[in-house]
Amino acid sequence: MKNAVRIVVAAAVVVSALPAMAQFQKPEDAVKYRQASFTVMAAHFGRIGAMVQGKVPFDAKAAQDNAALVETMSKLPWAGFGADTESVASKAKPEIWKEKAKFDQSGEKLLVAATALNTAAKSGNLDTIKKAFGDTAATCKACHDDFRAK
Ligand code: ASC
Repeated sequence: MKNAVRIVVAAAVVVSALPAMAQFQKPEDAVKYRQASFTVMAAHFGRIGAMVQGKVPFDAKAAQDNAALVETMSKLPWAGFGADTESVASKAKPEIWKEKAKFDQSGEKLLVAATALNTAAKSGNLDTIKKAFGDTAATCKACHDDFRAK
């Protein structure tokens, strides 16, 4: 049963990664896609946060599962920031498209941090996870400060 669940999850991850490589039907779909990606990423990041902050007991397996998902999700939103989405109403600031190289770098920093968080989670050490969680949260915040309207 456990293996069956793993196969279904693995298949879901593969399938969910595909739209990132495809064109979107319309700009609004791309905006929904990137917002949904951030929402799912934040949910799994938040579950690690709750452990790091001592709000729920530390569960090494849960930390690993959530960190793996954060790493996967961190790769997805960027495909939804095409030039044709700039005029769609959202919290995305015009600077995203005016300073595209800087924005891309911010996304890359998240990817690096999320990968390190996933590695840290595999250590099973809460202090190691805490540090990597803090580094990841800092990349979220820096990008929000520069590129997301309040
Ligand atoms: C989270 C979350 C974010 C970041 C950010 C870090 O848990 O949902 O957007 O951390 O608040 O400053």
